[in-house]
Amino acid sequence: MKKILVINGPNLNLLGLREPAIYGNRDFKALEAFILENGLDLGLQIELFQSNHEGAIVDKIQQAYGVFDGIVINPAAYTHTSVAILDALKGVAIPTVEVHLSDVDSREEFRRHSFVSLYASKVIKGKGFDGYREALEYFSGK
Ligand code: CA2
Repeated sequence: MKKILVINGPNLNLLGLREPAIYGNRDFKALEAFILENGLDLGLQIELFQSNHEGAIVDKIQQAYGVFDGIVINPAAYTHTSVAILDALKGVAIPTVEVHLSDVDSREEFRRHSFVSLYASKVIKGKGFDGYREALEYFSGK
């Protein structure tokens, strides 16, 4: 069974509290339940990790080396700023899919650039929770 690490970055734990027009009205607990349900359905073993701290995300990616077959990451605001997360992903060389709930290309200009996209095998934007399902399907081959 493939082991997939799903990483959610800063402020995604606030999901459902504000900005429903952009991120929907379901909360972070519902997102985590959605990911686990879909992982089970696709025959994947899932570990969830959320952090508001760049270094903690870097540490988690480093610890994934030799343990996980794939990473699904929504780096949130670090998408647009973090060379450290990009370097960690390159360092461990684990196949990675980048997910964004919103369509980052149709928002502010600064959201159009992603450091993580320079490494990710696939980038999914603007599909809400379903984007995480699509990312998991990439690893399940379904
Ligand atoms: O669309 C996405 O998934 C993002 O990665 C979400 C990030 C944003 O910085 C990226 O540009 C795009 C923000 C996540 C914070 O979400 C909140 C939700 C409700 C209330 C406050 C923050």
